[in-house]
Amino acid sequence: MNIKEKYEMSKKEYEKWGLDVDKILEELSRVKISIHCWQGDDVTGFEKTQNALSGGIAATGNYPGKARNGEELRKDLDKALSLIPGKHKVNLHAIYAETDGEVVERDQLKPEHFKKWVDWAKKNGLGLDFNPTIFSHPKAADGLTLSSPNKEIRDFWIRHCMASRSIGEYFGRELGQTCLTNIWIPDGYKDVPSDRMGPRKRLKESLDEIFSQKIDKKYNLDCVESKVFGLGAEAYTVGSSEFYISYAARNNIMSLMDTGHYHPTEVVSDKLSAMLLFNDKVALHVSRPVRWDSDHVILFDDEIKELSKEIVRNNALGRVIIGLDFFDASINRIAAWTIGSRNMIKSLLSAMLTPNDKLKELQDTGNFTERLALMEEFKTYPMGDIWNYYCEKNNVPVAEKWLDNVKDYERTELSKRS
Ligand code: RNT
Ligand code: ZN
Repeated sequence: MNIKEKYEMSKKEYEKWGLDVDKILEELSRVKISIHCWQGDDVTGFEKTQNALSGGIAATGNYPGKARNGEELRKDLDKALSLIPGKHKVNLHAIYAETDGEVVERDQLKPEHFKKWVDWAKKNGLGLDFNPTIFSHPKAADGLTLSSPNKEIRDFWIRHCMASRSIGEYFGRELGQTCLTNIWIPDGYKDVPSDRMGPRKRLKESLDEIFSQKIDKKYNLDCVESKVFGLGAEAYTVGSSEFYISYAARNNIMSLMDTGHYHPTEVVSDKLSAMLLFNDKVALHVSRPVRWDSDHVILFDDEIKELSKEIVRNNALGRVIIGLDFFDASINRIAAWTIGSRNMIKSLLSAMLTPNDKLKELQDTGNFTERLALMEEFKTYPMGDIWNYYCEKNNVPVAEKWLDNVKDYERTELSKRS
């Protein structure tokens, strides 16, 4: 049997449950994932001063062949995108500006420094998202940025965030797809603070100033990303969950939840429904924490499946903005992008191939036996045949065949980089 025949056979299993599989694949192909550029170079960026990665995050490993400039990074992204079904967005950080060898301070960045990215995105029909880079910089060296007691430091980062929002607006206008600009800061303390309110108050004031700059929401939407702790900020994080959820709600901007930014037994899949009841839109960084916010490549594991179920069964594909955030420097970086992105899409498909209405009804009628029984049986339904057909239909390699492309690329391109 070929892929199509297997699809036709397996789709009947789902149709028995009233699921229209052809329609589901159409719907899936409209979902855009925001694929983070920083997996391609371990969050290094192109700044001439080459500041080491800081902010309590870390990319470990030294797999050869990482991208060293815009041309290489875009080439690598082209390769990865050719292995991921669907049309997506690419998520940039300010450190990926291209300044023609000139040193441009982050508070002086302009849309023109991202022209090459925009031209590339246009050519490939991609959207772009953006992030100010508020780490890996001398002005973030003491671990405090927008909440710093030093006004000069705060002002520098405020200007950087404003510049970033203008760049986001430029992306949105040029590409006809709204850009999401996400603010994440590393601010916190290694040890027990003697003042928790002060830094949070300063962060609030800095954000107020940043968002006083009016930007057209048609082109750029803003979000703020919370965190529980980072390396070197173990005792206290200024931008905590409560802080940002409250700030975002009050100021009509979006909250971003990173799946690695909570205590180990907390899961974002359980948070989403609550957020969706009170917010028009919610943003995600899908990542995989292993013992800490380690940003491992995401797997097709239980939590990602649960997360996708919560998006799909609440009809929230249009309201949850899905971004990826992992960076593993110990494996081939194109493979890392491909595995993680395919898993994200695969988990959405798995959620769509679930009789969610039936399962809800079983819960409401107190039939927990049948709810459990069906949820377990569905785990071994023939989703692989549907997924393979989806890949074939979208002109990307089926099953593990993408690995050959990555190996070829490693031979012809990555191995030539010193
Ligand atoms: C850090 C945050 C943040 C970064 C990226 C590079 O813990 O998750 O989103 O990973 O901006
Ligand atoms: Zn994140």
